[in-house]
Amino acid sequence: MKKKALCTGITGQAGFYLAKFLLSKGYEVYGMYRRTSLDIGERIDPIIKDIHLVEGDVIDPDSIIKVLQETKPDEVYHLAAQSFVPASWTQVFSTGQITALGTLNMLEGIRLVDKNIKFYNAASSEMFGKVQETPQKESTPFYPRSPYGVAKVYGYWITKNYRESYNMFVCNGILFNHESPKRPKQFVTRKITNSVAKIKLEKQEYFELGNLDARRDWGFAGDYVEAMWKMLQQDKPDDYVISTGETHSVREFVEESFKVVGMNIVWEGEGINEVGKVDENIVVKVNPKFYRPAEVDVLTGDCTKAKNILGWQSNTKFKELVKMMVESDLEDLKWVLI
Ligand code: NDP
Ligand code: GDR
Repeated sequence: MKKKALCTGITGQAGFYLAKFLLSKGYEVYGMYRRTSLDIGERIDPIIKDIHLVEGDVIDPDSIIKVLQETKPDEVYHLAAQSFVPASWTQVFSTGQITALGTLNMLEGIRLVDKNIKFYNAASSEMFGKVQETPQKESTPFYPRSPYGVAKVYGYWITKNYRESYNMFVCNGILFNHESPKRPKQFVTRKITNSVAKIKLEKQEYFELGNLDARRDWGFAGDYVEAMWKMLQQDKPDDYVISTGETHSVREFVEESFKVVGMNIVWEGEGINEVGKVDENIVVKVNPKFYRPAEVDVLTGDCTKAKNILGWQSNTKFKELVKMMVESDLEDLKWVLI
């Protein structure tokens, strides 16, 4: 009998890589999506014929119960969230409903339908926010800096509480930033690689960024989904940090992206007047509209526990990740006329 997995957030970045990974492990994969006016396809097109799509919304408990009853999964991977940090200030209530209470709805649905279903919760390094120690590990206290981070802290604790209250097999993956060619273009890495590819192909002159000095521990989403699966294959449920252990600034990400297309960027000026130039042409400007009300300045993860217990480690280095993303954007854009 094939094992069955239900993934919420199937249309997102991690949904694609996780579903692909689970298919390669022989799972029957159910992907939950919510009805929108857009086609579901784009990101999951390459695997859409191999998975079963089921309709449900994490803020609609009734729809979750129906999906769980119909699909009868062995494992649930809960990826659905309002995951874009800036939008958590402009859509503060719905971020709380989806990202915090959505996790509760999934847990409660599982408790009512079948307590034996194993559950993975997508927690986040944003919970560390204003970091209390470096590097951050499982025991590092949380200090979230956005309504999104606060909502993830709720999701983390309610998951732990269901484990302790009901003896359910539920895990939190505290994942640091993971990127890929499937990353939506609002997030800084893909915004950079897509813009650099456009500049190289002479389809764009410059792009605008916010805080160039923010630092993140960026890994490849394709590596990280394996850790999610490994957590649910252990004898005991637990929580794990998943990261590369390296930190790089947004500025370094820009520099490395331009290097991939054979361009050398130099910086001039300071603060909101800083610009990046290639051969005297301005290619990057700073726009304060992309600053955040409260920033997470620097994140670096320590995933020793995942290495020791799960036997997991990140395989893709920073430069390889940047190259993969820039080359993918170049390839996609070659066929676009304007
Ligand atoms: P994405 O933003 O790419 O995907 C989010 C998914 O959630 C989309 O499929 C979206 O559907 C779905 N969704 C949003 N609201 C609802 C809802 N009300 N009901 C059902 N589905 C909904 O995120 P990622 O794939 O990058 O991340 C996956 C998870 O991991 C998220 O929970 C995120 O917060 C978390 N995380 C991500 C990290 C990263 O670096 N990527 C790091 C740490 C944690 P739709 O297409 O309709 O919008
Ligand atoms: P993050 O990702 O907030 O870390 O959350 P994002 O790529 O949005 O920002 C990373 C850093 O880059 C700075 N930045 C900009 N960010 C965006 N989006 N656009 C810009 O123009 C820009 N300029 C500078 C930001 O200020 C920030 O410091 C991601 C999401 O996937 C979350 O869901 C997840 O939980 C965390 O990663 C871990």
